[in-house]
Amino acid sequence: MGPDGKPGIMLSPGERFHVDLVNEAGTSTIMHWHGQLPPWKQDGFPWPQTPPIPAGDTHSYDYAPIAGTYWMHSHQGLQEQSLMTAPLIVRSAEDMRADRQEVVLMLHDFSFRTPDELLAGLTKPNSSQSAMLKSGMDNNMKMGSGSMGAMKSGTMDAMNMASGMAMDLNDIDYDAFLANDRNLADPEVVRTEPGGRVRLRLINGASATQFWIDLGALTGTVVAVDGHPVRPLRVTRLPLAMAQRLDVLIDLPGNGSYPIFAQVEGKRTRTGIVLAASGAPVSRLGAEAAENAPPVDLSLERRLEAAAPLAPARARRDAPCDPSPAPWCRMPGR
Ligand SMILES: [Cu+2]
Repeated sequence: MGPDGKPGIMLSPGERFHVDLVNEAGTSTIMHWHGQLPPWKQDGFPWPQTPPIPAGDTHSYDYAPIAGTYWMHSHQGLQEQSLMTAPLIVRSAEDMRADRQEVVLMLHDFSFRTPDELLAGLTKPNSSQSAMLKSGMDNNMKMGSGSMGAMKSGTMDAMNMASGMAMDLNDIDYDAFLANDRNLADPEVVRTEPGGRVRLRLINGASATQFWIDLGALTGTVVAVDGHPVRPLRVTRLPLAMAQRLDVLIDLPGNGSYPIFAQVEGKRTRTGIVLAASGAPVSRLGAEAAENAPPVDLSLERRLEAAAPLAPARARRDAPCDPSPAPWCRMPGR
């Protein structure tokens, strides 16, 4: 929890990531600063790169962070599915000058079953899938198809027909989808400042769910993706893949209340928060959209352009570094 009572870490422009992590989880953990580039011993990638932090121990970090919308999550076992995640926001000097109200929206998928049960459900073939697989194979036999490729596609067709779905989305049947740890039965209502100028920092912290962000009556401008500035794009609906972050500038058009929905791909289920001018009444929001959301696609990615040119991959590959944690780079002189 930060000093404002909100989860996560918020750093000021130029501030170092100088953190003592006290492991009070009661079990060992590893924390990863997703998207940041600290010295590799502080990166929180699992053993053998970095050993886990035993219960009760403190681990210290000190590095110069990259400005933008980032997040932290456990990289130990299945702790991430147990919501061991939080926002990591590094403000830039430009953020301060822009003087926009910052609203962080972190998404999660939640189950009352343990992460181990969820994993077991994914790794054991269930009876209906086995039956479909069998009927697909039988069809291929009858058609006399000898090639493995044809058999595979026949099997897929049979599975798709049997399930009535064109695609395989959402392998886990979650009990709830959370926006800042709440669902639409009792969503977070963010009261906006006069003028309603918001920087919405979207973070998909879900373990196995992709969302469509629906700004409803609002139009936003995407200005950063995964922490890095992009050429501004006007949007009303945005795909948000797992672990992805999007920064969206929104100017509220009036003094009303405006829901920001996150709808699960392939489903009607949604979660969200509400941006509301002070005093504006907030009506109850349905937890289901009128129609299933399409699969998350590359419609946004295709339009993205970095605000500053990216360093060529080759220059990065040739940069001297320690190849033990980063096999893509070269030792000097080699
Ligand atoms: Cu990560």
